[in-house]
Amino acid sequence: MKLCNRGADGHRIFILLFLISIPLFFIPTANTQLLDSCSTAADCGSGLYCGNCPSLGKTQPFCTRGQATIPTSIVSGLPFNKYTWLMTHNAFSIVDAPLLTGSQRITFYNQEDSVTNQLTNGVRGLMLDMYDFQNDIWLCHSFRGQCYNFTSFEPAINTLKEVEAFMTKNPSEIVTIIIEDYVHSPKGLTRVFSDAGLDKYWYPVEKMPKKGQNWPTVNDMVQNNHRLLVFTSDSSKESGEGIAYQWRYMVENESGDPGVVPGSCSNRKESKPLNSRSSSLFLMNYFPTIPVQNEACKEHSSPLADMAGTCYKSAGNVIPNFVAVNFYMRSDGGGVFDVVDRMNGQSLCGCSTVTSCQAGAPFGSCKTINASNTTPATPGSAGSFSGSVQLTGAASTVNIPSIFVLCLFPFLITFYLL
Ligand SMILES: *C1O[C@H](CO)[C@@H](O)[C@H](O)[C@H]1NC(C)=O
Ligand SMILES: *[C@@H]1O[C@H](CO)[C@@H](O)[C@H](O)[C@H]1NC(C)=O
Ligand SMILES: *[C@@H]1O[C@H](CO)[C@@H](O)[C@H](O)[C@H]1NC(C)=O
Repeated sequence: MKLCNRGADGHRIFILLFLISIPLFFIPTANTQLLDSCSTAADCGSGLYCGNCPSLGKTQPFCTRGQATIPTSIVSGLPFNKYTWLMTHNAFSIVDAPLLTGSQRITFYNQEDSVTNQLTNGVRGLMLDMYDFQNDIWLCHSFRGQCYNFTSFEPAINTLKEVEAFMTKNPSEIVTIIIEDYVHSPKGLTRVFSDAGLDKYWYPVEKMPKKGQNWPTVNDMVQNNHRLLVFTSDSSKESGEGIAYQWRYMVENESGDPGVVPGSCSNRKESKPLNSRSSSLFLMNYFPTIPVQNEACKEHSSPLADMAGTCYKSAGNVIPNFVAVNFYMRSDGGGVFDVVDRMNGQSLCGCSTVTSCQAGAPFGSCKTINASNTTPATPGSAGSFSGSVQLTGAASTVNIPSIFVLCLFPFLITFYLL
């Protein structure tokens, strides 16, 4: 084994590991403290959950937003590409996900609650990495485009069935799935979506606007039951299986660390420039390359709001349609939910936030809301669900033997986001 023979690189890796692990050492009893003042989301009322933000010095738990406002519940009838949706990066990569292969998992985590719960809390976009694995299609992290036992999560069909159940139960909701696609088995994706019962909601690729035109209205999409948008990173799947090639329809800003540089919002290399007008959807990535749970609340405060403004300008004053984040419910108050509400407010009704929009009122006619500075706004009842965040309580992100991390770290970094 030459894995650990890393010479000078080793130092850098060690420092990086050390920095990453600081929050892990600081917060071992955070959950007990959290329970002291607001033990459950129920203490905080509808749409909220109880959390703290140590990385901003807020160690005492307080109520933060935990659910999105569903913009179509306030302003309906506009083209799909006018709306902004919350998207979870690596939605399947869930802390404490069961080890289905029996192997220890050695990888990073990006979310904390189940996909069902994410959807219930108003997430409407899921980023899923799919691989051929064990004669099936699995959700997995990448090592040279291959899935291993120690980077695997679960068969894709499990998650897709959760999506199917949600969409069936919520017949006016629209869900977008973006696949990082390493599947080579013939018609593999077609089969897994069909086996999950998602065919009936499929938005046909031939009906997708290809020259930057508006999408149909959300009402049309619901009426036609074209409520599931699926995009793949593999261009051959569009003609081969009728699965839309993502960058034909969507511009996308850089993901990972390059995507969180303040004041900069560039397109990722596969994407056309952000200000391209030939794609009508715009995906804004906002997550660091290495996900750290206890840092996410900080990322989801003012830096995210600032970046939303930067990306808006980079894209030629177009508001992103999807905001993709890690650990979506972590914030210092309003978090990604407030940012998305503000984006929807501006694009749907010309108001500072979507909860100020009034159905049927002219653009710019805003309802006065008694917002008390930064305290979380309870989503309007029409748009809120009864679900809650089921945090697993684990305060670790890389909960694996550190010797493995040390040896495999460079590989993890290199291949994690490929
Ligand atoms: C996108 O972001 C990158 C860095 O993240 C930046 O260098 C580039 O200029 C940005 N592109 C646009 C079009 O804003
Ligand atoms: C991976 O896990 C499966 C069980 O799901 C097992 O049969 C197989 O031997 C494992 N492969 C390796 C390389 O450990
Ligand atoms: C807003 O606050 C004012 C005075 O504080 C109160 O009279 C009014 O009812 C409030 N409106 C709402 C919608 O809560």
